[in-house]
Amino acid sequence: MFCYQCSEASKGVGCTTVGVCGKTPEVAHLQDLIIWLVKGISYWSLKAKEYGVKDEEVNLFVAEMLFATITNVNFSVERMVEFIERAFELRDRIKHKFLDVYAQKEGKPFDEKVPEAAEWYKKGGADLYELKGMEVGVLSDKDEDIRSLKQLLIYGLKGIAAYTDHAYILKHTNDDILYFIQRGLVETLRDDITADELVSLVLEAGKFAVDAMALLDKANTTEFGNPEITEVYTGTYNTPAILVSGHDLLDLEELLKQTEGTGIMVYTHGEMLPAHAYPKLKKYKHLAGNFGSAWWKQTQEFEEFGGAILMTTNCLVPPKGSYKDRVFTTGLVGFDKLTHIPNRTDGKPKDFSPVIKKALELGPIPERKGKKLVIGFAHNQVLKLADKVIDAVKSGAIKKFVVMGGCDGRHPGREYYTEFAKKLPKDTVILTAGCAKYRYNHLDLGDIDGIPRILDAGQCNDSYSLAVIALKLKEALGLNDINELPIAYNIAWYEQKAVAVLLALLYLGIKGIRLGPVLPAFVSENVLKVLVEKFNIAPITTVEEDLKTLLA
Ligand code: FS2
Ligand code: SF4
Repeated sequence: MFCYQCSEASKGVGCTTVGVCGKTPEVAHLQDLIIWLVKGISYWSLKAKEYGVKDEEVNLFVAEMLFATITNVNFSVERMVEFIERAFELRDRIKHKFLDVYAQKEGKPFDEKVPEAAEWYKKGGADLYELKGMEVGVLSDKDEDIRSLKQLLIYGLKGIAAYTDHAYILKHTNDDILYFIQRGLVETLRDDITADELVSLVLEAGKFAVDAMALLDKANTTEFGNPEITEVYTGTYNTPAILVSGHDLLDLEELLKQTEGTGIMVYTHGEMLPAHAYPKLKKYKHLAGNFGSAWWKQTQEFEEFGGAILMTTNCLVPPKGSYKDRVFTTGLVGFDKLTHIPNRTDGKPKDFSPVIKKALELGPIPERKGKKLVIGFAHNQVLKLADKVIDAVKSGAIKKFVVMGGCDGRHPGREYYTEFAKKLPKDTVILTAGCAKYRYNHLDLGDIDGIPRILDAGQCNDSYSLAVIALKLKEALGLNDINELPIAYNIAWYEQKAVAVLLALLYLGIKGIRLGPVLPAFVSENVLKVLVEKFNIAPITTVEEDLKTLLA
């Protein structure tokens, strides 16, 4: 296997024997095959589009497969094999739709040379698929820089696909995004593609990352209302309980409906924390609080929790035997031998009764004292406070905002973010989104004239909110360039959604981003040079040095 898509790539180069995340070589190879097959599906789908033929299921499937191969989403061999076989079926379907319409309109059969990914077919099992996956993985591109740019593009597309899929689940759609994903994928099949062509695709991916986050923001706020300032309790009560993790708000809502009146309290974990700020979710009295912190602490926190656990999206850490029987997966998440809650059919909600049954069987969890976290600072709420914020900037009470969004992770170097937050001067405000916040959201950093010094906009996709806030501030302060704002960017990344967020920031013209805890292993020296020249991106150094540069 060779995988270098996340910040934990072994030795800063790539995982070759088993993933640091726990991904087995078998799953890695099957995922490589899936990515290759969806390139082939995209080839036919784009051809069909030229002749006015669209297959929505095919389009969404491509996005789902990109999402399913993001770090810590799906570790299941069984599910990978299902995905591969579904890919064959859908590829065939869209191919024949195209061939028919082509023959009809052109009066002759289609006879162009077709890429292997659009044709290869062998019916077999995991072993056979693995062999092909080994051939078509990341290292099949020999030129280091071309490989680096192709993978940077694919990882950005994975993030875009994940956010778009969330929006589609809520029935908010945008075909342009799905077709851009396909175009990007097909371009990576080309052996003759140049570095310049790839750089422009990567930058274009930034635009679509903004569009995808905007679409999801629209979907979430239309369905669940605009997040509002909310206090969230971090303790637990002595009742049966379910802990919900991941990013899928509809799963949470359906679970809340199905647990009403059962005596079960529902808690959020990791990226589900922002759910408490949505009016349509916070109205449920048994949405009791937030337990634990970021994804990587789950082996300890899930064990401790004591109740049932539902993983709606990444980040799943391979569960320990001690609590495995009370973890449930749903959506694209998968792990062999865990109970999986199937998708919605016929417009009906998912059936969470196995999770509910488990929570009741397990009985009351221990009562624990907690504190209060204040969340809900997405764009609509912050813009309501705009006058106050702008006055504080003009008076000099707020000297600088520091965007510290992104991901958290196990890397010991991430202590940097806690130290950085602690050492920020008292006239600075942290703008955050994503699970990166768990490095500092328990710190009591106080407020500036009533404005909390940590403004938490929500999940990683709510980085979009931070961009909206920045653009509004720019307008209100009468500035010409987003880089003239008193905002510095110190971004922590882990997986491929953060790659999409980063590309979005670059597309918005933001310069001088500090990136940590390490630079991506998939960025080659030459590609890094381009990023430095164009955008002045730099790795984090020490807290002291970076405070000096970023606050200058
Ligand atoms: Fe954190 Fe993991 Fe949000 Fe990332 S929960 S690193 O997937 O998506 O952020
Ligand atoms: Fe390694 Fe990250 Fe790939 Fe997992 S996702 S195999 S940790 S590079």
